[in-house]
Parts: sequence; structure tokens; C-alpha cells
Amino acid sequence: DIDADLHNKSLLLYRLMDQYLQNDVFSIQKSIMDHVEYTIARSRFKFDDFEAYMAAAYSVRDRLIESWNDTQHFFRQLDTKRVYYLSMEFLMGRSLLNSVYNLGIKDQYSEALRQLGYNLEVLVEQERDAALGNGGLGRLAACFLDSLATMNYSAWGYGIRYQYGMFRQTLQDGYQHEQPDYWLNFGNPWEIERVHVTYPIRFYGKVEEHWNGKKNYTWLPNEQVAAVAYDNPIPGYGTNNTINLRLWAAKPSGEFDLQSFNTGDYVNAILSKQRAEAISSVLYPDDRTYQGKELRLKQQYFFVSASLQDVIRRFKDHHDNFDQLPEKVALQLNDAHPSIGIPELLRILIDEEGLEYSKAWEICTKVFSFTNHTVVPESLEKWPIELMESLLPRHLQIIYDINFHFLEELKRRFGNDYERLARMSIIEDGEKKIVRMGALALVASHTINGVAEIHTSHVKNMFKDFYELWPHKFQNKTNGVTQRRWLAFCNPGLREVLTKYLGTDAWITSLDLLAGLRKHARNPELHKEWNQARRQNKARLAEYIEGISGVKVSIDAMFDVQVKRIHEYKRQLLNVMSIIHRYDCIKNMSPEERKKVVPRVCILGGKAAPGYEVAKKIIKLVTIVGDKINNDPDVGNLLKVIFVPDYNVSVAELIIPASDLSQHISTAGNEASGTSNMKFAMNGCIILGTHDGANVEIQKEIGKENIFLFGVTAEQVPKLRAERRDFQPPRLFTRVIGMLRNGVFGHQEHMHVLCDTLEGQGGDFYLLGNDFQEYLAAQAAVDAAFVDRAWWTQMSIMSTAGSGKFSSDRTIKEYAEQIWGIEPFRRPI
Ligand code: B1H
Repeated sequence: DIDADLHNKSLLLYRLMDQYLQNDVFSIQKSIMDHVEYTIARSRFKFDDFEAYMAAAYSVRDRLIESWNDTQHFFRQLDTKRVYYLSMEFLMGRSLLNSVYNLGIKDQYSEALRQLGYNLEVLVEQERDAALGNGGLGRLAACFLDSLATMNYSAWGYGIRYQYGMFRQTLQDGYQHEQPDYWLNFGNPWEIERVHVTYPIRFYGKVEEHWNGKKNYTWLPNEQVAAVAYDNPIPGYGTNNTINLRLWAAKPSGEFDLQSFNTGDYVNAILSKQRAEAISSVLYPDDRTYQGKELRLKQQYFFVSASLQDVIRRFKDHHDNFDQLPEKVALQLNDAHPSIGIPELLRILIDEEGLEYSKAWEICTKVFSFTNHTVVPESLEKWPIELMESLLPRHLQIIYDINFHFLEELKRRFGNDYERLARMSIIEDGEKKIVRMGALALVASHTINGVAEIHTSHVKNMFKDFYELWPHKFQNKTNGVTQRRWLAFCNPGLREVLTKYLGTDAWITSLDLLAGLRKHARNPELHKEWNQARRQNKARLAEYIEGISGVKVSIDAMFDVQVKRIHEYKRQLLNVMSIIHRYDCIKNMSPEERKKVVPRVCILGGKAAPGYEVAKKIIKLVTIVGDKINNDPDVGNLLKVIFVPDYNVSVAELIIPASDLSQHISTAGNEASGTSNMKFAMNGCIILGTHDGANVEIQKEIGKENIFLFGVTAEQVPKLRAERRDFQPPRLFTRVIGMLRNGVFGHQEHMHVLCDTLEGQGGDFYLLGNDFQEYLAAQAAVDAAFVDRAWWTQMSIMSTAGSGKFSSDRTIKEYAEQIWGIEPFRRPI
């Protein structure tokens, strides 16, 4: 009897799974040990730290899966509107500590492992970073996922499961070398492979036209690969919700090119299929210099097509009318990189679902929105027509259609203003025709946003014609960072102090509460505890520095930090020049005068794009200058210069809580936002920066008297660049250049190349000379503040107190309410 069978089966299932895995210490130990024995296949009497990490990670994953399954089920039942965050990069870093904290089981895990003879802090270090991003843009996507989960939004991230993430940087004789990032070689316990969630992705071939009452198109591709899903559970903090980051890996496709197997060359047919895997094999490590490589466009189309097929499949599970798509789906483009998704959605709707162009377009413009992260128009991606035509012929056709309708609209509005049409056209006409992906994203999106106030005004300028046409499309969404990873978890000492003085730990989900610190900013008790926590962090970093460089640094010295990608616009060179100036001053002092010098440890770190020669030379310069200064007995502890190799998320978690001063000194108008500035400020580090990106808003929040901003404003930059010919750099600037050129640090060839970027016709594009004097003055003011301990500590507390705005929770709430139109849904237990 079928009913009885069913009844018995459900009783059995309830008995088997009557509740979630338990989180008492003993149950956790049992889970870990089971994985040691049955997953890792080691003996429970003998396993090393790495094996213990793996077993612990698998046991956490079990708990994540429970929560993931039930959250997805919950969202499905409610048929929530979902936001899909499409990004080429997710810079996730490590997961173990973050997961146990977010699941609320950190203390139990610590204790469970301690009793077994292992130390959670040690195991955490066994994990390789998931470094699937270049820098700020990728890390922003990771912070957004954390906030989306924590705030109970129905959201998915979609991206690429690169086999090789961001390269590992090593220094050999002070030069950067790039090592492949074999992050998957020892297994990845955090992902769930979904071999059955797979979609065909097609390339190349031709388009055929048919006529059956109306025009129809059939794309006949001649290459096909499979996209296979890997799910990465993202737990929220203080909630039962766990959302999904779905990353796609390229695999040879099963069907399709069976013909090639019938040509007799079986082995070569197999080998050629393996090329499919190349698509998801490596992250492009060049941020901003756009290279126009075909593989990059393939990557973009690959992950966007898989994601959209997945989204449409999920939509069709519950709906059959595509008019409802915008009520159920929001698609966020993280920069223009995924904007090939626009013609892809149209293609699916028109060619596969049979919608009319105008209907499909209307739907499309209601689902897409687009974040711009750049300031230079040249860095917007542009693809040559021939490349697009060969790789994605049907998509190019659709882009022409979009452009045709768009230009018609423009003509109706502005008449035959051909210059305007040329400026705004999605297809750039010229010797070589190209597709402007930024314009495509803008035309199809209902909203475009910049990532900081100053940047958004810049975006309006950069897309001036579009802004005139559609002012309502433009919004600002100032970036934010998750205070969970970037304060609560990476700085446990300060977390305790904050919670004590605020009387609650609710700031971990409501960062605005940090403002409550202001009334304690002069409390000497707090000062003591504050500095104690910070000193412990400095001691940890000092130990690390000694380990990597052999240099002993004093934790009484000011830790002065600049860590970020190496770029001329970020002006690491300006920092080095002021270090050289400081060295010069110390050398020329009497022993009496030297006693008054504020000791500093200058810490720099960051990766240079492998083909970016000047950036690589800047790294070498730091090590050259460091070698000389660190070994000069006249200098001693007064000045140390350290280059920290392989700067990544985990290293940032160590450095940021231990910094006294951090530098964000891009030429005004060049850094869209910056996000590490927010992390440093939160952790009570003082900011030395320019009037650029989010620095401007940080100053507004924490007060002019608690931050050191200097230099020219973005409005002045074009004029100053135009007047460069008549500009006389300050004497001290020329003096430092002279020292470099004259061989004070040796390596004169090297120094000439760098100095040439700062002098002569067209030199000093980033205006180091213009800002140098004010920079040195700001540095002197920093020294004066640092020696006044009470003053400095108060500034530090005020920095933390004023950083409430810079939580990605705030940013995400703004996106959700003002762009995506989604609401939170918290899963009940
Ligand atoms: C940012 C990038 C970026 N802006 C191209 N643009 C890339 C561009 O691989 N590529 O082709 C990779 C990255 N990244 C950064 O975004 C900005 O420079 C920061 O100022 C900003 O804080 C960050 C997040 O908005």
C-alpha cells in the first residue's frame, strides 16, 4: 500500500534527521573525528595540523549545508525576488574563522579542538586564501555577500571558479616574481561540486536567417563547453540564513562535437576537448589596463551565459510569463565586465523563448543595473567588432539591434546631432569598429552607480551625454566593508574593548552604534585598554615582519602602512620619496636632534600587474631603499622600511589592526573609492590621505581634526596638468630626485628610469611634485600628534567612532531599497 510506504518512509526520515547537527563541544568533536577518519582517511590517533584543519572545515561545511538547504527552500517557498550579483571577481580570503564566527560556534570549536590537542588559531593558518580577485573590486563583492547573508536578503553571487587565482608574489633580489596560485591542489573543503548543474556554453560559428512570417535567427555555434556549478555557502552573522556563491568551472562538453571522434583521430579529439578547461583556468591579474584578449571575453561570456541560463531555469520553475521577470530577478553588473549578459538575456528571450524584440528589451531594461568602479574612460572595456563577430556572432547582431533602436531614440530627442550620436553610440566608428561595453551597460540598465560621492559626480561627467539624457538613472552608493571580518574577527582585542564601552556587541550588525564611543574618547581607562589591544596587534605584526625579512622592529615606533595594488596613480613613489627625505634629515642631524625624531616603521605591500614595468620598479625601489636604511647604524630604530611580500586578504587581516598610520594618497580624482581606508579607520588607525575617493566622506564622518588630508583637489588637477611646463617642483622634491639619480642608493640605471617618469616633458602625470610640500607638512603634523599619546589615542578612538557609515551593511541596504527593490526574509528555525 503506497500510502503506508510513504508514511513509513517519512517517519524514517524524521528519525534519521530529527534535528540539526548539535553544537555542543562533544558533538563538534565527534563531527571532526568522523571526518578525520572517514573523509581524510587518517587515524584518529595521528593527524597533523593540516589534516585537523581539513576535518574541522568539513565539519563546519556540514553545518553550512544544513543552513544552506533550508535557506534555499525557504526562499523558494516564498518565491522571493532575488538579486544576482554578477562579478568576474570574488576575493573571499579564508573561510574557517569567518564561518565559525558567523554560525555562532567559534568558542565551541576552540574548546573542542583544544581538548583534542589542537589550536584553532593555528589551524586557521593552514587554509589557503581564495584569491579570486585583484583587489578592491573583488573584495567589495565578497563583503557584499557577507552583508547580503547577514541582512537576510535573497541573493546569489555568480562568478568563475578560477583554477589559479591571483598570483603569489615572491621577491627575488627585490624584484617581484609571479608564482602560480595552486589554491585547489590540496582540495577545497568549502565548495560543493554540483556535477548535474551544468549548462552548455557555445562559441563561434555563424547565424542563419529564416523566414516564417517574421525573421528568425538560428545561431550555429561550432564550439561548445560545459559550465559546471560549484556552490560556496555564505553564512550570515547572527541569522540562520546562508546564501550561495555559485562559481562556474569549464569542462569539456559531453555531446556536440561527436563528429570529430569519427574522423579517426581519437586521441587528438580527446586532447583538443581538454582546451575547454582553459576558459576558467586563470584570473587576469591586470586591474585596469584593459588588454583585449579573446580568452577574457570568453571568460566573461562563459560565466554570464551559465548564470543567466541558471536564473531563467529557476524563474521558469515557478513562472511562465516573462513579464514577471523584473518582479523576481535583479541582475547587478559588477563593472562592465559582465555586460555581455545584456545581449545574452535578449538572445535567450528572443531566440529560445520566442519573445518579440521590443518585449524582450523592455524586460531587459528592468532587470539590469550597473556599478562603475573606474575613473578613466580608457579603462572601460572595448571589444573589436571582428573579435565579437567571430566569437559571438549572434550577440553582435543583437548589439547592433540595441544600438539601432537607441540611436533612433536619440535622433527623436536631439535631431541629427551626429557628433552626439557618435559620442554615445554603442559601436564606436573609426578605423577599427569597436563595441563599447560601458555604453552597452548604461543603455540597458535602469540604474548606474558610482562607488563614492566624488566618484559618482565623476561618473556623471564621464558619461555626460547619458547623464543629460537620463539623469534619473544615476545614483551614488558609497562602498562599505564588512565589520565582521574587518573588525570583529581580525581584531578580537579591540572587539572586547568596543563591546565593553558600548555596553553591547550589537555594533557587529549595526555599525552606527560605534558613535557611542565618542563620549568616552577622553576616558583614560579606555585609552589604556585601547592602546593595550593595539599594542598586542603590533607585537603580532612585528613577529611576522621579523619572520619574513629578518628585520627587528620596535613596537614603540609608529607603524606607517601603505598596502594596496602598486599603481602610479596610487603614488607609492610619493611615499618612498618622503621616506628618503626623512632619511636625509636623520643623516644630517646631530645626536641631540635625533633624540627628537619620532621612530617609524614604514610598511609597504602590494602586487604589480605582471606586465607593468614601472610598478615593478617601484617594488624594487622600496627594497633598495629599505636595505640601505635598515642597515645604517646612524638610523637605528628611528626608521625602518619593510616591503611585505604577497599582500592578500589574510595578510591584510594581520596588518590592518596593527597599523598606527595608513596612507591613501592617490592623485585626487583617480581612486574611485578605496575600501581599505575604511578598514583602517574602523580599527582606529589614523588616515593620511588626499581629497580622493571615500577619504572625503571619511573626513566628513570622523572630523577634520582626526584625519590628515592634504594636496590638490580633483577640480584643480586638469589645470595643474596643463600648466606642468611652467611648474617648478619644490626644492626638497628635486633634492630627493637628485639623491636617487646620483647614486646614494646605488642602482643608478633603475633610478633614472623611475625619476624620468617624474621629470621632463609629459613627466609627473600624477602630480607628485605639486603635492610634495603639503605631504611633508602633513607628515610632520602626524609626527607631532603621535608623540602626544593622549591626543593620538583620542584621534584613534574618534576614527573608529566615526566609521559607522562605512559598513557594507549600509551600502547593501541602499542597493536593496533604491536599486534592486528587494526585502529581507529571515529564516525561522
Ligand atoms: C577598481 C577595478 C578593476 N576599479 C578592471 N576598477 C579589472 C578594473 O581585471 N580587470 O580588468 C579589475 C579591477 N577595480 C577598484 O574598485 C577601485 O580602484 C577602487 O577605488 C574601489 O574602491 C574598488 C571597489 O569599488
